[in-house]
Amino acid sequence: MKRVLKIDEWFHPDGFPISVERREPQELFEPHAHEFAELVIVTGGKCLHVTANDSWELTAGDVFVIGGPREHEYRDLVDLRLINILYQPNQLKMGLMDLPSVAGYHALFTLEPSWRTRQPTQGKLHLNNKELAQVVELADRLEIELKAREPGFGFMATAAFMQIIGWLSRCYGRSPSPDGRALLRIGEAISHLERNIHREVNLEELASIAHMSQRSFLRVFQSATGTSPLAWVIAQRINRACHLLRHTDRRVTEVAFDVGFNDSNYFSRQFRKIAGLSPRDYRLRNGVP
Ligand code: RM4
Ligand code: NI
Repeated sequence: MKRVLKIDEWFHPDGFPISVERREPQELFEPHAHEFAELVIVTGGKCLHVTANDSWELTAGDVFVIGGPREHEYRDLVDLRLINILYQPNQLKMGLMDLPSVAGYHALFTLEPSWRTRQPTQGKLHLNNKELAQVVELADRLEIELKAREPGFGFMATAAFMQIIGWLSRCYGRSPSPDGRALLRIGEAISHLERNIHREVNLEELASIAHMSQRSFLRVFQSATGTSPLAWVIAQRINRACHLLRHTDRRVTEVAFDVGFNDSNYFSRQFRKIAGLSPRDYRLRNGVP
C-alpha cells in the first residue's frame, strides 16, 4: 500500500493548519501522498520530480502545488534544496478578497493541484532570482512565527501565508512556460466567471478570453477542473448559497436570486443534487432556525 503522510504527524498538536518543512538537502523519500496539500519552492540543486502521471526536472526557482491525494517522489537528487509549505486547504481561515480575480491564483492553487495530465506538464511556475528571494523571505517570516508560536502567531502566520499565495499568484501571470500559459488561460476564464457569477456567461465569451476555440476550451477546461463550465458555475453559486443560508436570515427564494439563479425551484433542485439535502434542511442542520 502506498504511504500517505498524516496530518497528526506533520502538523503541530494545536491544530494550526500550516506548517513549514525545509529540506536542505532533500533526502531520498519514497513515493507518497498526503492528507494535506504541499506548496513546494525549490531553492537549489536539481532532481527529477515524479508523479503518478508525469515527471519533470526541477531546478532552483521552480514552484508547484501537490494536491493531497496525488502521489509524488524525488529521484536523481543532486543537492536538491526546497521549502515545503504544508497546508490543510479546508482548515485555512483566510479571506481571499479579490485574489480570485488574479488568473495565476486559479492556475497555481486550484487548477495545478488537480491537473489531470495527458497535457504536457513541464516546468510550470518558474521564479527568477529576485522573485525567488522575495518568496524565500516571506517563507522565513512564516517559519519564524510558527516556531515562536507566541500569542497572535496564528494571525501573523496566516498573514505571511497569504502574502506568499498572493505573491506567487502574481508571479504566475509572468510565467513564460507554455504549460503555465495553458493553465493561466483557463485561470483567466475562471476569474471572469467569478467576477460575473451573477449573470449568464456564454461559451463564446469564455473561449475568446482563453484564446481558444470553443471546442478546445471545453476540452481543456474539463481536463483542468474535472467539470464543465456550467457545472462549475452552479457549484460556485451553491457554495455561496450555503454561506448565505448559514450566516444570514434571507429567505430561500431570496438566497436563490442573490447567488444568480432566476428560478428558485431550479435552485432547490441543483442544491439538493450538490449538497444532498434541501436548502431549508441544510439551514436547519446548521443550527439556523
Ligand atoms: C519530505 C518530502 C515530501 C514531503 C515531506 C513533508 O522530505 O519533501 O515531499 O511531503 O517531506
Ligand atoms: Ni510530498
